[in-house]
Amino acid sequence: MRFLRNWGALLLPLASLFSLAPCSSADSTLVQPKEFTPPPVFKNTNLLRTIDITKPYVRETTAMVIDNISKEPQTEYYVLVPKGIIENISYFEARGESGPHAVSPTVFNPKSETQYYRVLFSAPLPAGKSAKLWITLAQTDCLTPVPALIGQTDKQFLQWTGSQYAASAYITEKQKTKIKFPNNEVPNFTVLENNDENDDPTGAGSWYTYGPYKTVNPDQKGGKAITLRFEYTSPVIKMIRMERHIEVSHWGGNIAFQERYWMTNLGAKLKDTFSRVQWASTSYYNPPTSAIKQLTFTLIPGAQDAYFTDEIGNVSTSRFRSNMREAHLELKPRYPVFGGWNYSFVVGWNHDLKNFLRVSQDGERYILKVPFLEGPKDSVTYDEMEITVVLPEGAIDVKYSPPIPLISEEEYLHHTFMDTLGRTAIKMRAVNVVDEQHKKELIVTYHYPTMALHRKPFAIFTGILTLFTFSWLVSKIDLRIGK
Ligand SMILES: *[C@@H]1O[C@H](CO)[C@@H](O)[C@H](O)[C@H]1NC(C)=O
Ligand SMILES: *[C@@H]1O[C@H](CO)[C@@H](O)[C@H](O)[C@H]1NC(C)=O
Ligand SMILES: *[C@@H]1O[C@H](CO)[C@@H](O)[C@H](O)[C@H]1NC(C)=O
Ligand SMILES: *[C@@H]1O[C@H](CO)[C@@H](O)[C@H](O)[C@H]1NC(C)=O
Ligand SMILES: CC(=O)N[C@H]1CO[C@H](CO)[C@@H](O)[C@@H]1O
Repeated sequence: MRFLRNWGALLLPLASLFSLAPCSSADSTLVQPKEFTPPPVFKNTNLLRTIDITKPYVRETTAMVIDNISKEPQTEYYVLVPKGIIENISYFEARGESGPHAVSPTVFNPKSETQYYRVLFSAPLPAGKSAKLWITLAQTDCLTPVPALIGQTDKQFLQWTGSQYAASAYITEKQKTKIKFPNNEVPNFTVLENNDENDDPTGAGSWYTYGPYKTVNPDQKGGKAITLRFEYTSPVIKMIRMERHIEVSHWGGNIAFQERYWMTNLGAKLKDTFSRVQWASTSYYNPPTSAIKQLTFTLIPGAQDAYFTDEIGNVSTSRFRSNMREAHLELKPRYPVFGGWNYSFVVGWNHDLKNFLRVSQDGERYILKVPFLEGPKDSVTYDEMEITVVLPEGAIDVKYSPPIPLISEEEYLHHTFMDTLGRTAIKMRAVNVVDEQHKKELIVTYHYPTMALHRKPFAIFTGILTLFTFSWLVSKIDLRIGK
């Protein structure tokens, strides 16, 4: 039993050794001093920032040509992130021409106005050479409904505020920012003065461009804020919390998925009380609405026995279609979820285990490959999520590689009915996750002795035998009164 208790300690180093994540964090976390400024060893000769606000969170991609202007080869590039934004960053990825670069987190110093991500090049950039660099990040909770209150059938508008210039720790010689809106309805946007005869921004429809701008220093002196207000015809779906439970049963040849959601809509709230009559009369035309009226889960083909329940019970307004090629679960909440309203529900389904599990070549280990996250295909963000994988009883030496950074992880024994030892389980917690992470895979490998497979039937058999023996003994005891 002492060995079992030490699993937790073993787990952490193993998990980092086994990390297969493409943009895995380097093991060394950099502690950032209060007055840290990256050495000016680079300049950005050309930079194109693209801000995509078509989803309920903001995706920013920056494509750059960077020059090493120092006398030595360089391996680290710092990406400046203003303080107010770093807490809302969901993911941060860096890529060069030859593939992804490792990104090392810097310890967040609450006293400093600027924070940095450290990008570690796979090969040093020699003095005098230039390279291409792409940075992609997603920022959540930065779109606000304006106006905050609307009528039931009114259009919804969201507002975003950011900076005219891309944040950078180095001098940027030339830059432009392109903005991608969800549609052509952009009633308000900041118009800037430009020295050239061109308007700033240029563009129309769903793409606007700010710039080009000449040399900008890291302090961004003279940079203006830009505010954009645009129509958003979909609800702003946020999962306040999500718990995903995956249970593997070798004995039953089954893998069961269950997801529990606490959902809210961060869109504009209703100005007046909700009118069901108006809702029923307009929903016939199926107009765009700021309310959540349906969620669609695209599951792995082969899913079966899907269910959808909420606090009241089975929700009959769901549809499940599953065949060899596809599996869709369409959910209609009991009521349309307008801005500020909540709805909690549970969905679940089963799969044949053989589609997710294989045995390693030496026959020693089992390899389980499942989606880390499934969730609705609609655009959503998750504040908090907890993913639990329950392995069969007797599984040992568990290793796994989460595809996204976690805030905590643990390995423990999960006890269920008829278990003798308890099942090995892993629990992973992540915060501030966006739907783009849906397709990423979680790989769990473990050793499962053949004997363990027989433990459950053996336990049942022993149980029945004990009961039988006991009743046989009882029947043999003479209980008659007054012999
Ligand atoms: C960051 O997220 C919080 C809520 O989690 C929100 O109140 C805040 O405005 C966001 N900050 C920015 C800069 O978007
Ligand atoms: C946005 O534009 C509309 C007209 O397109 C105008 O009526 C409104 O005052 C503007 N709002 C802001 C905050 O500038
Ligand atoms: C739950 O509702 C679905 C309809 O979506 C129905 O097919 C199913 O039989 C119901 N289950 C129970 C247990 O009532
Ligand atoms: C929705 O849930 C949040 C967080 O749990 C809570 O603060 C809020 O009061 C809830 N809103 C309603 C209308 O119940
Ligand atoms: C100091 C130094 O070598 N700077 C060079 C860095 O790279 C750029 C572009 O290749 C050169 O123009 C600089 O002279």
